[in-house]
Amino acid sequence: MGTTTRSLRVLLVKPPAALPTIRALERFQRLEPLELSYLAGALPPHHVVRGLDLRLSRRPWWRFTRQLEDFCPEIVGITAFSHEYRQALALARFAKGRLPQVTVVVGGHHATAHPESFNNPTAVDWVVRGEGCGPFSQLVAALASGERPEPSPALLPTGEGFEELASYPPPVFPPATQLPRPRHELWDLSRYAIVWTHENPRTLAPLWRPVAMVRSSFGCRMHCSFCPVPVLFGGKHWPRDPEDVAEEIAQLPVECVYFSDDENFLDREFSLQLAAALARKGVRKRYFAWVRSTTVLKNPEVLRAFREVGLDCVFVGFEFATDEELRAVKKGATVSHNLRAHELLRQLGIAVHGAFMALPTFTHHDFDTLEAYLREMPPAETSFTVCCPSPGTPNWEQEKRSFWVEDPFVVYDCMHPLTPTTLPIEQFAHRFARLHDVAAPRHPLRQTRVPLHPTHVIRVEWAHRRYLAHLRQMKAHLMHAGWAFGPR
Ligand code: B12
Ligand code: SF4
Repeated sequence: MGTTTRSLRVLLVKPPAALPTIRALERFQRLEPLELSYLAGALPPHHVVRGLDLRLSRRPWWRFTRQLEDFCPEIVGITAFSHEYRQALALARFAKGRLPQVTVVVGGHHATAHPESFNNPTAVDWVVRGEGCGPFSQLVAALASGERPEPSPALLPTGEGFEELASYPPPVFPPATQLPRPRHELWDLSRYAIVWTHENPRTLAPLWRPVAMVRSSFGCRMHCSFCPVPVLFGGKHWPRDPEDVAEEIAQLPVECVYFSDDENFLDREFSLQLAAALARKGVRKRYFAWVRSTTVLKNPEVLRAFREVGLDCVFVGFEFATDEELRAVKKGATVSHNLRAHELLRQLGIAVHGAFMALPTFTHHDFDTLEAYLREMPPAETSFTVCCPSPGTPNWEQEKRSFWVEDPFVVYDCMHPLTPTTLPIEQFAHRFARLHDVAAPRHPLRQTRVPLHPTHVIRVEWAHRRYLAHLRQMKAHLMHAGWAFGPR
C-alpha cells in the first residue's frame, strides 16, 4: 500500500541575538548555523528547504516577514541557544499570526535543556529535544503524507501531554556516523568570518577570514562540572567516518575551517586517519580545532600530523590560574599541564586560543592572580567567560535557588554572573572587562613584527572597545533580566 508524500516548503531560522554582548562578540566571529545545515541534510531532496540567518540582517523582522510572504513555508523550524529563547518564541508567534496553517517546530540547546519554555500552543506546535535530524525528518515525513507525527520524548507536541513527555531526561545523541552530511550550501559562506589567529602571518594579512564550520566528532569523556557536553552525549565521544569528513571539507568553497567538535583529538586513531585522508586527497585548507591540554601532552604526534595538513590554531580550555580552582570544577588538568601544552603547541607552530573563566566569587586578589598569569604566559589569543552552571545539568538544578535574576536564560551568555558576586557588580564588571585589556598584548597577531591589513587592525581595535563597553554594562543587562537584589 503506497502513501502519497507531498513536497513541502521548509524554512529554517536562526534568530537574531538580543544581548548586546553577543552582538558585540559576533563582530569577531560569526559562524554558519550548522545545526540547520544538518536538519536540511536529513530531509529527502524533493522538499524545498531555505535557510534564514536573521543575525545577518539589519532589519530581521522585515526579512522574516518577507520570507513568510514570498516563500509561504508549510513548516518553520527555529533553533535557539538559551539567550535566544525569547526571540525564538516571538518569531514562532509571529509566523503563526501570519500563516495560521504553518507548523512551527523549535529545537536546539534551549529546547533540549528547558523544553517547557516552548510549551505554548499559540506559537509552537512541536518541540524537538536532543539531536534533531531523526525527529525532524520523521515529523516532515509524517506531515508530507498527511499523517500525525508520533509523539516521543524527542518530539513533543505542545499542549496536552507535553509535561509528561518533557519529564524524561533529554535523549542522548546517536553515534555521529548515523548523521547525514550537512548542507553548507544553505548559506552564503562569504558572509561568515572570524578573526583568524595563526603564528606566522604574511605581510598585510587580513585579520578576518571567511570560514565554514565542520563537526568531525562530538562528545567528550571528561565530566567538568560547568559543561553540558557530558549530559548531551552521555559521557561518550563519537567520531565520524574520517573519509566522509575529509570529503565534506574538500567540497567547501572557503579555505578556513572552524571545527565545532567538543574535543577534536581525543580519539588518536580517528585523528590520524582524518589527517591522512586530508593529505591523501590533497585538501589544502587551514583549521581551527578544540583540544584539552592533557590530550596535547598525551598525543603530540596527532597535533604534529594536523599541523602538517594546515592546523593554525587550537582552542584550549585553560579555565583558571590555580590548581585549586581547576580541581573544584573537575577539569582533570593542572596549571602545569596547561603551561606545558601551551609551550608544546607553540613549538609545533600552532597558535593557542586560551579560554579562561572568572567565578562570581572572585575577589580583587583572584582577579590579580589571573592577571599575573596572563601577563606571564606565552603568547595566546584569549577569551573570558563567567563560570555559570549550564542549563539542563545537575549543577543548574542545584544552583538555581541562588540565582539573582528572574529569567536567567535571557542573560545566559556566560558573560553575566547568575549568582551573587562577592565584589559589588560594578567592580566585578570592571575587573572582568579589564582581563581582556591585560591579555590583548599577548595576542600572537599583536606580537608579530609583520604589518597586517591596516583597515582590519583599526576595525578589530574598535570591535574590542565596543565589546568591553558592553561588558561594563553588566548591571544594566542584569536589571533587564529581573535582577532580584537591585543595586548593591
Ligand atoms: C561551536 C560552538 C560555538 C561557536 C559558534 C556557534 C554558532 N553557530 O554560532 C562559538 C565559539 C562562536 C560559540 C559561541 C557561543 N556559545 Co557555543 N558552542 C559551540 C559548540 C561547541 C558546538 C555547537 C555546534 O555547532 N554544534 C553543531 C550542531 C550541528 O549541533 P547542535 O547545535 O547540537 O544541533 C543539533 C541539535 O541541537 C538539534 N537542533 C538544533 N537546532 C534545532 C532546530 C530545530 C528546528 C530542530 C528540530 C532541531 C535542532 O539538531 C541539531 C543537528 O544535530 C556547543 C557545545 C556542543 N557540544 O553542542 C557550544 C554551545 C552551543 N555554546 C554555548 C554558549 C553558551 C555559547 C556562548 C553564549 C558562549 C560565549 N560566551 O562565547 C556564545 C554565543 C554565540 C552566539 N552567537 O549565540 C552553549 C549553549 C547552551 C545553551 N543552553 O544556550 C553550548 C551548548 C556550550 C556550553 N558552554 O554550554 N559556540
Ligand atoms: S573537557 Fe571540555 S568538552 Fe569535555 S567536559 Fe570538560 S569542558 Fe566539556
